[in-house]
Amino acid sequence: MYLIGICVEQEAFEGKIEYIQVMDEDGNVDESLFPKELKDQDIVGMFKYMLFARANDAKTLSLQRQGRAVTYAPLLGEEATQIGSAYAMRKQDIFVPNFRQHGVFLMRGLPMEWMYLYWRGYEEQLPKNVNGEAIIVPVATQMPHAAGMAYAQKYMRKDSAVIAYVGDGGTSEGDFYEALNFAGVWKAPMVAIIENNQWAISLPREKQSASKTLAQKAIAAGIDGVQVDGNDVIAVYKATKEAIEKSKDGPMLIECITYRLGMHTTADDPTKYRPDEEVEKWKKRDPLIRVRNYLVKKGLWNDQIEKEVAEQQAKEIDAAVERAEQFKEDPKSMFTNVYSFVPQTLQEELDEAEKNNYWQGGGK
Ligand SMILES: Cc1ncc(C[n+]2csc(CCOP(=O)(O)OP(=O)(O)O)c2C)c(N)n1
Ligand SMILES: [Mg+2]
Repeated sequence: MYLIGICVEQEAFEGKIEYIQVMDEDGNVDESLFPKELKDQDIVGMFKYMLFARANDAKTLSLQRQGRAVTYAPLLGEEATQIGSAYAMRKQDIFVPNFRQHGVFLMRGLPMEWMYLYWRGYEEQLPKNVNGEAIIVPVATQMPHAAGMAYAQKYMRKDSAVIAYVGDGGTSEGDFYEALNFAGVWKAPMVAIIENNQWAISLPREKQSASKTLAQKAIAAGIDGVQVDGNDVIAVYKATKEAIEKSKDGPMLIECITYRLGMHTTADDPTKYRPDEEVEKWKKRDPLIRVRNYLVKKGLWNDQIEKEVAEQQAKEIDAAVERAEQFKEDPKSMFTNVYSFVPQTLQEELDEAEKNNYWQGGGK
């Protein structure tokens, strides 16, 4: 008897990742890609939020340098990724940040003093209307939570998506893969946004992963992935809006290519590991420049408007800082706000603290 081996060459899989840019570095737009629903006032509105996010960032950095805020992770350079994606969210969508999405918080209407309180060490749950999670520092741990929350939306038949942010560094964590895998299998309405700012503290993107794009990590999880110019607020808006619309049929991964123009956090000095030429190159791609160019060309913006907007925003920021600095925190909230009810073990600790007057420096 003879066995004849037949070897047939077949392609088991082929994948492709698209790249979207709508507005180039000079502010010219590709009309065929421009979202029809966006009116002039939308672009002006987004630009104002980008300016607001930048002004707020500069203020918090300055407060930290004066000893009036704790360690802070600036967003400088990443405004388009944050404002574009937040502008696309609907009220009922839930957002899950890491530790750098201050622009998203602003756009979601978080009272500004809340942010300054956080940077003074007062960690509270967010007001319900913001519809999001508070800042999450352990890298990528927010992703499985987001996938679970997305599944819960589907289970409860709610028309809401969960938009979760993660850094380029975060995409190397097991949590990231597990979340995509779970969301893919259960077709959970999750939109995962990679804010790829090219650095994870001192580790550059090319050492982070041998993967040509981070968006293609979606393919292994059986979900769609797309790469977007993350310094193009219109492209980010468009990709996020489409992903949210499609999320009722399953998750999506969006990689936003942006750049961290500042330091990782106020505890970091990037000049120790990053060439100045690289930063200079990205400064020319500043996400604010191209929107301003676009609006100026359309006669919708000028220096006078910008001056008035900056003055108004500075006033709002200063007032919020003042409210935060005068806020009298209730130390009991560290017990009462951890769970939806106070469990017995925490209640015992709270009773002990009250009995011994720990708030006033009492106790042993
Ligand atoms: C699980 C875990 N490991 C390490 C750290 C320390 N850490 C904080 S931010 C960071 C880098 C994150 O880089 P990336 O995901 O690209 O986000 P980016 O800071 O660039 O926004 C690291 C390693 C942490 N917070 N959590
Ligand atoms: Mg990064």
